[in-house]
Amino acid sequence: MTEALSPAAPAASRVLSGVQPSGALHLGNYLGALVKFVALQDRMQCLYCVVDLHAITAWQDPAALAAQTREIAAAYIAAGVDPAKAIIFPQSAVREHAELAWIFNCVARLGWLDRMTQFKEKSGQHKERSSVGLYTYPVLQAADILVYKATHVPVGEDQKQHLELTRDIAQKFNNDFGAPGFFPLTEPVIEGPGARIMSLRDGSAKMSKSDPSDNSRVNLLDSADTIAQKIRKAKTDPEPLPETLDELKLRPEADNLVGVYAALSGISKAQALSQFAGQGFGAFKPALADLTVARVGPIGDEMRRLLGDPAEIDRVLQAGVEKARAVAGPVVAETKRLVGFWTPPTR
Ligand code: AQP
Repeated sequence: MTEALSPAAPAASRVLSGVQPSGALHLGNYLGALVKFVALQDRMQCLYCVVDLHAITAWQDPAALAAQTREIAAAYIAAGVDPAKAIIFPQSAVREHAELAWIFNCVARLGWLDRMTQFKEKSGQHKERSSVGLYTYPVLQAADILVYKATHVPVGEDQKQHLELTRDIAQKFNNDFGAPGFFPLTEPVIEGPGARIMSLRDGSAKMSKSDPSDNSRVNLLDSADTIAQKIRKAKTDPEPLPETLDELKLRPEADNLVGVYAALSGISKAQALSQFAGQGFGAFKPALADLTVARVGPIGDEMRRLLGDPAEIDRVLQAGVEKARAVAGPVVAETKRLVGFWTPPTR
């Protein structure tokens, strides 16, 4: 329960994660992140932020950003995150994230950031025109996590390298400032067939908000008809589904669709294959479309209902800000003391 959440609470059980308000949420975000958010909220203290500071590393329309932030919060709740159990808040409203990120900018090494593959992918051919924020994004992510001394971070596989960097920063800070164990070495929670959902148009590209083709992804706000149509049109090959995972691995689009089926059903890919081996996509795709509509459709409906009452979403976010700051404030104060910053005399 959130009432038990305090800086003194056992760090062995704290979860932090977030999603950027940078576009429409899709099935990859749902299976890679949101499903795990819901599963963890009954077992651990959970903080789920809408990472708007990360979103502005690429241009966001100021007139749309606050609405997009509410939309992500609505997606969390519609997917099953319970604001009475987990803390939901916008990242920029808890200024301790940015404050700790600056200190971590001075701990992280340039060589570490130079190795980050996501920056290379997102900056593409135009590195010199990317924002500095996009480059230091993983340092802010480390601050998001460690400002709560979070020990577990549910994310998709694309975030694995950033979480390794978070551990490196925690370890270097603890060593540099003679504070063993001050920041925990956070564990990623990545496992499962939903950890890397690929584009419906290209089995070698990640399903992504920024893909220019809307047919590459199922959006949580898509209608049932649109979802079914996108699954029907998904790129496949002419062969029936194979018997073994080794054969499936050689067929990226088929592998991806079986992975989606498995993740939505809560079974392994091997179990999904045992249901469909030998059958063609003419049989498999309708089953996948029905399942996707059954799981995603109600989330979209609930999001639309929640977005009809923005004041209620704002109440959830405001309550979340207060609870999150109550944890982050003392952690940043102690961090500043360890660094040697001047602090006001206590009376
Ligand atoms: N395709 C995916 N499969 C599984 N998990 C995914 N995630 C994203 N794409 C997939 C996970 O969703 C969470 C939130 O992601 P994000 O919005 O913060 O950033 P992102 O990873 O950059 O997401 P997108 O959709 O791919 O956005 P763009 O197009 O802007 O890059 C994270 O846990 C992420 O792992």
